[in-house]
Amino acid sequence: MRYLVTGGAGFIGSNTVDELVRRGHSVVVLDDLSGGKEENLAEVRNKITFIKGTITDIEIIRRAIFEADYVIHLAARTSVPFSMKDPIETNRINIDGTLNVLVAARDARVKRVVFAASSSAYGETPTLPKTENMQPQPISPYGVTKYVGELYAQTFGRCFGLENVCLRYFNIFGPRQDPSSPYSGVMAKFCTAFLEETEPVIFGDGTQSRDFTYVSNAVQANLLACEAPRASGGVFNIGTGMRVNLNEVVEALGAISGKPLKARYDPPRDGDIRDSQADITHARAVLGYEPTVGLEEGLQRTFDWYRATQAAKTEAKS
Ligand code: UD2
Repeated sequence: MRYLVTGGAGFIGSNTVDELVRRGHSVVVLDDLSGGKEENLAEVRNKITFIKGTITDIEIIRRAIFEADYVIHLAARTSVPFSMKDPIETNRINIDGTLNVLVAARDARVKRVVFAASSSAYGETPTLPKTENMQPQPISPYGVTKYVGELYAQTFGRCFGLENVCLRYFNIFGPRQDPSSPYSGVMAKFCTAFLEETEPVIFGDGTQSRDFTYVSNAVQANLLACEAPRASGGVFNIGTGMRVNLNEVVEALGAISGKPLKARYDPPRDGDIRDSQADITHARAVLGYEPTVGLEEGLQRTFDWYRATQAAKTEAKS
């Protein structure tokens, strides 16, 4: 099968591409390298087609999608705080870009589009865990853009018969998540803080909780979503079904690294959800999704990866 992975040089994208290549599929990556890095594709570079380009340019998507069976659409500006600072740019990439991908996919008559949606769509709906039949109430522009992406994907199914599956990822973490931007995910930030023995910074009191989900589970979901019968038009939570708070994460990393560190507490971040936890019953039933790597093992693997990467960089410099 031939797959187009938008955002395929990014964190979740490159992990997905690795697995597709491992399974012998043909892969085209479209990525503008704004968040992704070519080095994320180093191991598969000579087995895939890489096109540098943005999803805001429909002509480049049309080139990349040529003869694709499936599209896994991950390219996005993925940050709640960035969207608070620049909602227009977030809208341009996440909504206009997604619409371009859908139009190109419709015209190319692909078998299905899998869209990376987000748990941020739920916003402050009070009930935990979150089920897909709750009315989304996003509290950040980012959450709005991800929810609109779902609506567009589903509407393309109804209007044009384009098969689509939306996966609401719950705080995916793991190797290759970029720690270097002020908008980076908290796990990447905390892991590097522990490696560098600097203070991990917590926004708020650290009791906010997340369903932190190791990346291999998201990769599994992406692949299942392409082919699962009766999944088209569906929205699925992709998480672990558990949740932990940030204070507990800091404690766990202290144990893993052998260096217990005290966090610094800064004011809470605007647009943040307090608690998040997935009900994954629907994904289990329809996609056959089952998380295989839990938080503890995921954290260990992730910390080991940052440590090995840092050691390799230090060695390369000397
Ligand atoms: C949201 C979505 C997630 C995904 C992601 C994309 C929710 C519940 N989750 O993640 O599914 O779409 O966006 O990027 O909406 N924090 C610190 N210190 C730091 C960095 C963050 O305390 O150095 C806090 C932050 O204030 C928040 C928590 O950690 O309370 C998680 O933040 P994040 O940016 O890793 O992810 P989040 O929940 O915005």
